[in-house]
Amino acid sequence: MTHCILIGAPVDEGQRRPGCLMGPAAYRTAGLATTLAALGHTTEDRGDVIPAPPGQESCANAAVHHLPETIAWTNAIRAATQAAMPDGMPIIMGGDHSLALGSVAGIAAFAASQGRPQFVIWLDAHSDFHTVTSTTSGNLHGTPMAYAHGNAGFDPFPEFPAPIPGENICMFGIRSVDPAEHAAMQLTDITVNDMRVLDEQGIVAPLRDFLDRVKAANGLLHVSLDVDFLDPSIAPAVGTTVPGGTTFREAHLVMELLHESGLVTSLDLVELNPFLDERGRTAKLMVDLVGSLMGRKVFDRPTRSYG
Ligand code: EXY
Ligand code: MN
Ligand code: MN
Ligand code: MN
Repeated sequence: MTHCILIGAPVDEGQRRPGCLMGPAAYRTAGLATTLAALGHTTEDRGDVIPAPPGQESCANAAVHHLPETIAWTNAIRAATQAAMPDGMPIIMGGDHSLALGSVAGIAAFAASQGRPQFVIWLDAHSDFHTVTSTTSGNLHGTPMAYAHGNAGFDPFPEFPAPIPGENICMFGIRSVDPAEHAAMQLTDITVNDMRVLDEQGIVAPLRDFLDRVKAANGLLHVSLDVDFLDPSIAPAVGTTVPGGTTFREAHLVMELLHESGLVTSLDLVELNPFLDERGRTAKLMVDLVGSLMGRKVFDRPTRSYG
């Protein structure tokens, strides 16, 4: 049983498609808390930690031009996430992926306070490895992994606490990387399981290899799940769809294996744009995937020990 702490982060600033600010409400409407309770977990909804942006105008301009608000919200999300870690498992309901500028900073600060290494699995079509200076779109949702890795080029954001080394970062589902991101990632030890790797090796081997490393290091594991990790045919409600994403079963298998590892300590649900959804279909799929992450299974099976 896990005490799940739901935190709303209606961040719309990191991209330009109005709608992500409705994400937390969509997860609540899709029954995230009920799904968790049905699996025997306790839930605590701490509300939305930041004010919803002032409406559509907030997305009209690139986020880089709204840094004062964005930094204030990043700090609020970081504080809320860090404060939740000793109490249970924070589940940050976004909001676009720029919320991870705060959530990953919060968990990294907590891990450092515990003297334990922080690991991250980034489930995304995108590497999100731009910096404030390298981004060409100006959309900060394309930057959180570079910030978490401790890259320079994020002034005037606060220094990232305890940068996460590349060997502690594993990306899954990658299929859209800009040249500047590619060049920067070549200099790191990040494990990038792009879709070609998943095509050739499947999900299990690459994922178990990473989970073995997390276990061996006695690490904390953060899962950052971007809606566009999934194929657009099953998850249309995201502003940055990329064809060739994971199938329904591939996504559930990732969640089931993560559950069986017993290593997951925090979760981001990002980029859901209910304005682009079809009768809540994508929101319900994301909640369904959280159910698999939190232990729903058809048959009990002996779980594999890790590390
Ligand atoms: N790499 C492109 C950019 O930086 O604008 C697209 C980023 C999309 C990021 C989404 C959250 O994953
Ligand atoms: Mn704005
Ligand atoms: Mn992303
Ligand atoms: Mn993405």
